[in-house]
Amino acid sequence: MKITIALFCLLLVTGNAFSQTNLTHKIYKVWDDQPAPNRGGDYNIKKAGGFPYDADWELESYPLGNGYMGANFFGRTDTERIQITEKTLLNRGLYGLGSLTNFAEIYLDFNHKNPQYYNRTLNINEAIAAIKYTSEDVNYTREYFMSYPDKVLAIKLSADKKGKISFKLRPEIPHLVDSVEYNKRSGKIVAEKDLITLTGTINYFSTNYEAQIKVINDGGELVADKSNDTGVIEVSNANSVVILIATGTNYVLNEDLFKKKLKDKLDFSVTPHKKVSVIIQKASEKGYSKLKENHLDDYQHLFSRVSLDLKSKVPEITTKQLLENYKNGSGNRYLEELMFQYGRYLLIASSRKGALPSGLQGVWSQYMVTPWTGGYWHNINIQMNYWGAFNANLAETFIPYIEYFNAYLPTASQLATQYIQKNNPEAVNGEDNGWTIGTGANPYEIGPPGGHSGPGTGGFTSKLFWEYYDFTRDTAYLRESGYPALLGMSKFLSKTVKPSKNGTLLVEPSASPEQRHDGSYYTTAGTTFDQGFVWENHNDLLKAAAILNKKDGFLDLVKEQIDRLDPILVGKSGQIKEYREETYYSEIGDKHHRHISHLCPLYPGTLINSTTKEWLDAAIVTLDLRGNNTTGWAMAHRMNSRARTKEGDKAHEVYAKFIKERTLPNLWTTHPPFQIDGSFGCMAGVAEMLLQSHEGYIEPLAALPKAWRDGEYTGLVARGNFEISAIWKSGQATSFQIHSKSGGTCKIKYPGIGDAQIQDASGEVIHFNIESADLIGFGTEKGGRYFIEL
Ligand code: FUC
Repeated sequence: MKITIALFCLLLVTGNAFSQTNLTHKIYKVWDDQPAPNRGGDYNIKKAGGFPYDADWELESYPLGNGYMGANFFGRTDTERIQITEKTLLNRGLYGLGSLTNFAEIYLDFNHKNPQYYNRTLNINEAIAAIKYTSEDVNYTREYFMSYPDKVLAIKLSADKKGKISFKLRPEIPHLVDSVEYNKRSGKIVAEKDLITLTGTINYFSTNYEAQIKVINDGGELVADKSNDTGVIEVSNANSVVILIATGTNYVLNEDLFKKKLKDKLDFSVTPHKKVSVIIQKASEKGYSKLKENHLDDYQHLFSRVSLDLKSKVPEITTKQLLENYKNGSGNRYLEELMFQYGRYLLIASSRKGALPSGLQGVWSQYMVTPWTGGYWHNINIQMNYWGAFNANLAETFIPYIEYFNAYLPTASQLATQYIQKNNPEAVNGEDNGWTIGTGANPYEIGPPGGHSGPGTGGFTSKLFWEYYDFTRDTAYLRESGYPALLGMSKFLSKTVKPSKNGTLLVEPSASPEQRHDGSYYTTAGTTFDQGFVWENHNDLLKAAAILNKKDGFLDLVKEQIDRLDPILVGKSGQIKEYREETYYSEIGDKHHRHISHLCPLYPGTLINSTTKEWLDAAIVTLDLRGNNTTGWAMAHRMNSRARTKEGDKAHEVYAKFIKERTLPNLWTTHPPFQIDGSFGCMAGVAEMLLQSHEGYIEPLAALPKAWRDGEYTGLVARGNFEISAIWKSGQATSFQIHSKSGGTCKIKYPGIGDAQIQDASGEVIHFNIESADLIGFGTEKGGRYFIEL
């Protein structure tokens, strides 16, 4: 006994069981032993309004991104294709809602035939891609990364013999000639010395765009070909070459943008020339090694916060093959870890402060008009993009949405007043009707709720504003952005409700996103989706008000309304009703509909939880009845819901189904078509299975599936700003580590935790309160680390 205690203390004092896992970050990579095919658009398959579908791009190319810009590369040895996307370059698109459009294609003609020992790897730990092969006895290496701090795509071409690098760099501005009138685009390409410049305009939002490509050769010869305005640079016999690519438009995110008419949104007299030139100049001066160092510092600072080890081995087969085997039923915990970490990679690549939020396709689109515009869809998709930001320790990736929100807020306030004027005129209060947002939005425009999605879409959005605070405990943020956002949403929602005969307040008109009945969208009063989000936002507002000591008289109305919402009703099938007027499950609407909007109070909401046993059981019945045969993001919502019902095996089942049915060879995921939301939703789901914190305490391994028998993780985040690490064996936790980043009481729930021993980093024994055998609490200091042995 004495020996055990001594060993235990030694373990704690000398750094405990976790310090090693922090160091041994497993290698995560997406890789192939073949270049991606590039056969051009498949003209037999038309998508997105009749434009060809480029399966090679969508299924096989690998993505890089720095928030502003995305690049997909193919790793080819004959002609390399690098496709560039920029978040602010939009045309009219299919529905007149604006659409992300392909910025540029960059081709590198190498003409290396019959490559041997080919390898194309996207290293997720570093966000660096490498292409290696041998051709005619020369070993070639290409390295690509997209830098956030220096805002460039940097490429380095090397060979193990001198003078062996020769190629032609040949950019193209897509869709200059094959466009339809309403998407018209102008553009030209000019090569001058070591620089190629692409410039042009898309009229729809008055967008001027520019890209610069700088080619820096070591040895050999560089010639800019200006004949026929082709804008080509040819390099011959160089030892190595660095290529830097930067893009920009005249887009400026501000309040006016959303208020102005289409053609006045941007200042047409401004070009991004200076901005792009400065980026290229600075990056050239720094040089490749420095750029790489900056990139690694920046990226790894975010990425390396979380490790997840389900006791898998790094496989030796290609990612494609790994996925294929998984589809054939072999299961693979490495792939399950990789999908989680790849989600974190994609979020970092597509959502950084100063750039716009991550869209429906993140920051990647090769289309002339992107399916569903590639924009910000607010009846689940954009919210799902950020569900995992908080628990997967990437809270700052949500800042772009806050910046976007601040810019659209005045317009959202006008929309709120118009909405209330139309739907509940008696409730209008001058201009002070809060703010609202509806389903469709893009970097230039937002719209009101209505039609197939009720006003709850706003509450769906403001939930993220509360979560950002609850996870980071950033009180300055809460005061400046979080509280005003919640207050404005409650003001709006409080006017969308009307008293029914029995006094219950019902949102009217109300709709459960995209549900149809008898062929058309179904509108009613008091859907669970809308009622639920009024409840959620009102409650979050009250929590925020208590923290900031706010005494606004409006808060009394909020309290009164909460008691009159009666948001959750259980029907005769034992289900959570989607509609108040429904008795048995699916009397109204499609019984297998992809949206499970009436379960939003379970996830991302918190109204349905372990203390509401009857509702939790009804949520399980609903999930069983709805089934998992659905589309990409819809599976991700089910996965998170199963985590919240604490059904780890069921959550894992839907995760496995998602990987099998909705995951592409490059590990992008599809709805279909390709949408990024499912990747992010499932990443959130993995974290939600391993750590929950929505019930007033931290619950590690809350929905651990049998398939993840042994494992450990570090750095997942619980509300209260606690970083949690855990180790478990045979399904039983053996130790936890808590890093308290804001101080405060740490309550933690785990079977038998009342018998645990806790020490701090100096080996001091920590005394704790035992609330029950399974729930304890103890005070923590800001910055303190606490080790729990079970
Ligand atoms: C929602 C979904 C659709 C699609 C679109 C982008 O409206 O219902 O299926 O994902 O967003």
